[in-house]
This record gives sequence, structure tokens and C-alpha cells, in this order.
Amino acid sequence: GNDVVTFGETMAALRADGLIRLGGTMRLSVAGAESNVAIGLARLGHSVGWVGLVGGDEPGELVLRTLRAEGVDVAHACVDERGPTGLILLERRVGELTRVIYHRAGSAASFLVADDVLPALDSLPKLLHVTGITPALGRGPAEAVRVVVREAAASGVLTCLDVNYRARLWGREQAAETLRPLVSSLSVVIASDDELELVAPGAATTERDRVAALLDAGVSEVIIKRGGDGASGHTADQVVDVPARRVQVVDVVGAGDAFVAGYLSGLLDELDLTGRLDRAVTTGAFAVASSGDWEGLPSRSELGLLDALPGSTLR
Ligand code: KDG
Repeated sequence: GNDVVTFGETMAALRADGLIRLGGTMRLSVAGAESNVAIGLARLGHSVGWVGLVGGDEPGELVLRTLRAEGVDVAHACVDERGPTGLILLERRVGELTRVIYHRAGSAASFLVADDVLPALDSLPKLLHVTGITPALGRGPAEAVRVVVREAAASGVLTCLDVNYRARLWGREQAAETLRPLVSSLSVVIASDDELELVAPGAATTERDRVAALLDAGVSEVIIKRGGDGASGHTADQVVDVPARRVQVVDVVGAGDAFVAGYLSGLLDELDLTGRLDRAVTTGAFAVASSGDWEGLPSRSELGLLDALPGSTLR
């Protein structure tokens, strides 16, 4: 069995260097928050399975082929003819600001149900990772997240949620209503500072109180991503802040997923909280400093690369 299981929607991704409305060339790849995390973990040498539905089409082949090539186990992934593989278009609007356009309503992945995923838990992975994107895709995917997270927790599998709020997919209120009931089954909650309120139980209004509410509800680790300002980790008896690693910003899309991959890798390696956060900001920085969601993520032997002097050549 795999150490990690994750599931969600992975789409064909078309990236324009400039404005889509002006035409020009786009680069074709694949993107999906959960598969980004899976690739990040596989590159670091962990065994990880991704579950999801792709359409019976060429973009679906691209998704599966890419994940296989990256060493992600897709044995439980399926082709589903009820809809096409989803599509995400990305354009550079101004400078470092990227704008995303989805064509994913009615996609094959939106037909996902719990029974598609549950068999992947049979071999009892150490860890299940989900994101708040999946329940935004429809009733089936929302139910899948609810059921699979609950089953995993009941079987003693560690569970991680990255809130990953997507305003293009649903409203904040709906997200909060859907995500808060998951908390009692979660071991690790990862959120950016503005997402914490979508998952923290109760009416807490400060970050401190929201973190406390999550820990009181049984979450073991609450991790807050602050982009260029670093990250902080909270457990029942520890608070650790780490700065971001300074790199030249090329493309911030995927940085959050890279951060999660680094964090979970550290968790699997049994690093302490500081070590987990250090690995998370390191893998996050790799994503920021390279183009694409996951293409620039490091292998294990590359983790130390960012310590090399800027402008140096590795020979
Ligand atoms: O985290 C990066 C994601 O935004 C990208 O891979 C696409 O999964 C995606 C989404 O739903 O936005």
C-alpha cells in the first residue's frame, strides 16, 4: 500500500504568458491541488496514490500519463465517460498576478463519489490528504470528502485538510458550512491566514482563538501559510514561526500545494514541527521560483539547492 492517499480533480492546464484575449501560444500541462501535492511527495521519495476521475479523452490520458511519469500510483483512478476532463486556463494579467479560468462544471471528476475512493483506504495508508476544492465540485465529491475523511480517521489513518478556498467555485459561507463538520476527524489543518475562519469551529474572531478552537476540537496540528511572510505551526504545546525562503518570484500558483507536500513529507519523516515547517517553506519556494504548478518541485537530493549562493552554477 501507499504511505499517502489523496483524491480530487486534476485538469488539463493551459498557461498563457500574457493575455488570453490577445491570442498567442499556450503551454499544456496538468494541474490539480491534490495531484500537485502527490507529485511533490513522490519526488521526495514517498509512496503516494492519487484517486480521481478523468474523462475518456486525450486530456484525461495526459493527466494519467503525467502522474504515472511522476511516480504517483493511479491504480484507483478511473476514466469516466459521463463528462470531459476539466480544463483550467491561466493567464498573466499584470506582472506576477495570474488569473484563472475554469471549464470544469460537469467534468468527469465532478461525478466522483465516496465508493470511488474508499478502496484506496483498504491498505491503510499512514496519511489521507484532502483539500477544500473537492467538496466545492458537487454533492458527490462533497459526500466523498465527508465519508472518506471520517472512515480514514476511524481506521487510525492521519488526515490532513488544506482549506484551499476557491472563490470561483463557491461562497465563503457554503465553504464554512461544509468544512467545519470535518474538523472532528482531522489530524492536520493547513490554511492561509484568511482561510482559517472557514474551518475553525465557533465564533472566534482572532487567529489565536481560531487556532485554539481547532486544537480544542481535536486537531493535532494547525499550520498557517503566510506566503512571502512564512508560516506558523501550532500544536497543543508548541508554536513555531518560520520565515519564507527568499527566492525570485516566477509563478506563485502551486506554491501552497508545494508547501503542503513539504510539510507532509516532514511529517512522514518524523521531523519535529520546526523541521516540518522548514521543509514546507523550502518546497514552497521551489514552486514560487519556477514556472508551472509542480514542474519545479525538488527531488530529495535537491532540497538543499536553495542554500547555494544566488547566481552560482552547480557543476
Ligand atoms: O493550487 C493550485 C491549483 O489552483 C491548481 O492546480 C488548480 O486545483 C486547482 C484549482 O482547483 O484551483
